[in-house]
Amino acid sequence: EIDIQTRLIGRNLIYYPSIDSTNNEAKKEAALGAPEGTVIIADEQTGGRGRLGRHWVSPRGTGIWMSIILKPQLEPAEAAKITQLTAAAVTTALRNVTGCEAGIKWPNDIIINKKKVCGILTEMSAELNTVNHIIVGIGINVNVDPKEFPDEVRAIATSIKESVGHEIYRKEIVLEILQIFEELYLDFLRTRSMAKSVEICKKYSVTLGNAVRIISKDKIIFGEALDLTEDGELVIRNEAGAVEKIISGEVSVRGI
Ligand code: BT5
Repeated sequence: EIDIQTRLIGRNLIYYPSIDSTNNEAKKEAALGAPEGTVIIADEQTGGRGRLGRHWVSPRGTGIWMSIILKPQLEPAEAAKITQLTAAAVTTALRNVTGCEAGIKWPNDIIINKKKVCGILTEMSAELNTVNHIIVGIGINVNVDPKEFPDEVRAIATSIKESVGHEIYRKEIVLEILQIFEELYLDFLRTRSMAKSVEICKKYSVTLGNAVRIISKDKIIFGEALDLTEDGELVIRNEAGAVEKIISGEVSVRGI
């Protein structure tokens, strides 16, 4: 039971004790005409997904596994903005509610003490150069015990509980995320500018100022992360000394 205070995001909220993936369910709901702002939330996922078909560990009772259905008038190429907006909302909410030092590893990881506490998976359906809907998947390890992670994930993952030393009520975090997400999203729709979200992304970035390795489909670029553009793309100086813009891709920050 969640006492929703927002007017768009989460007004229609569907809860499952267990489901394969909230993103899969959101996709089905969107196809059936679910209204913008619909949130699918599950206590456990049996087939949680990361990017590129990777598995997302989603144990029962201890995490926030949720997806938000959006229907913005956007060009498909702009969908990455929603990932940045989400990172800004989740990081702010985690800091507000728990006092943790969450940071954003561009483009879609939220980390604490160099380990991943949250991943964001933005998926869209589009036709004729317009977006039909965007599904934003958010996975947060709130009270997850590190023992619940398989070894290879435990090496790189953490939970809020592990970092602040005690359990946090998941509902409080969900409400704060929905609230801040709504503010940033409505501001974005009204102004068509990502300024507010990008300001937050810059403030909490753990990527900027660091040496980065960007692995895209066909190449690896080494460089230094310099800045975010006004749309939330990463600006780097590459090894040859040239400044270039990275729209998305796999980024590993050296030393993190
Ligand atoms: C992501 O992918 O970080 C996006 C994760 C999105 C999960 C949410 S949960 C609700 C919604 N429904 C879904 O089915 N998905 C979304 P990526 O950047 O590809 O990172 C995946 C990698 O993170 C894996 O290969 C593991 O190494 C690691 N990983 C898996 N589970 C993790 C966890 N619970 N915490 C931290 N790292 C994890």
